[in-house]
Amino acid sequence: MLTIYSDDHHLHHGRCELIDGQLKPCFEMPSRADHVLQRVQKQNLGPVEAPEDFGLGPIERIHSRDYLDFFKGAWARWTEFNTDGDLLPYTWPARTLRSIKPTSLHGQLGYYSFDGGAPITAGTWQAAYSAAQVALTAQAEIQRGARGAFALCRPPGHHAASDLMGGYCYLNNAAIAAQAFLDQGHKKVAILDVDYHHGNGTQSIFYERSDVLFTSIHGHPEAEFPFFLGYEDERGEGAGEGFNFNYPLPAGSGWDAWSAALEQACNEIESYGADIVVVSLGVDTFKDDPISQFKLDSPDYLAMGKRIAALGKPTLFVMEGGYAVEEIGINAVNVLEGFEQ
Ligand code: OKP
Ligand code: ZN
Repeated sequence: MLTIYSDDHHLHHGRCELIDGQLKPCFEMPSRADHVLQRVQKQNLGPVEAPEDFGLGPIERIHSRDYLDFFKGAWARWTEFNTDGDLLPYTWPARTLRSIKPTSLHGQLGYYSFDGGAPITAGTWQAAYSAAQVALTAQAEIQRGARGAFALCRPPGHHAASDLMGGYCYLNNAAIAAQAFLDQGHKKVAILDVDYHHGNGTQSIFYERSDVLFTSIHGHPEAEFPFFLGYEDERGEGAGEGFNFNYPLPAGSGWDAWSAALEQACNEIESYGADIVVVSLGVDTFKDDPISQFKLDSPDYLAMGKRIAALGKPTLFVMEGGYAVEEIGINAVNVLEGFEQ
């Protein structure tokens, strides 16, 4: 299987995040992708190539122009404040406030984000832009006829909505790739989001559409980030009604419960009749993940890949989360090897 990878992800290195009442070093760190790349090479998964540049066009199919302009220009505006910290939001247009579009940097930052988990650093735009190109280049490989391809994206994308960053995400790599498949002639794309966290951004982008089926297995939002989306009763709206399937699971869930949900998601993807499957591949479902509560073990990821392969569809894997840095490579590549077996 071909892997697409860009070194540009090193340009994004947030300093800290607020967790358990403390500022701690960001869990979403550059060594995550380095470990996955090393494992791809160690296992001889296949060639590793740099992304092509498809420009902003395919990104603008998913993200609004004003959001992209804000994100691209935010760091330069921040440097005028003469501080050396990351750019982080701290006020949001929550209930009782007005959803007006501010003109100030921090007003706009609150307007274009849903949490304080997506720091903007000097290189964040370039890293996120390149990650989207990584996804698009792997998408092109499938378009050329490959059965599988791996987009080793970082930063991740599935929490990013059309005009919102958050949850370590800025540009929704999986959504951008899914839209590219449609724009290149496919009619039905299924997204299978196996990251531990609900892919609220992806769900929201396609919620009113029937040309993308969104399925997600994740920690129950009653108890888990992103808290405000990811319930089972979210089935899609309008033309999208019946094309959204959430499988929230309780903390402590292991392979038995998880694989039963996967079975249901796969059945929905089959009956939908997808042309293409895009997997939002997070491996923070791992038992030793430092911020997650599922109990999957490394061999389970082989079985996961095998079940996804049994769908018999061309499949694009897009890297999302996974914070047990030592094992992230083993677990992510296990899915790909299981797929290829
Ligand atoms: C991203 B992905 C606040 C801590 C909240 C956010 C988790 C984002 C996960 N700083 N944690 O889905 O793996
Ligand atoms: Zn996650």
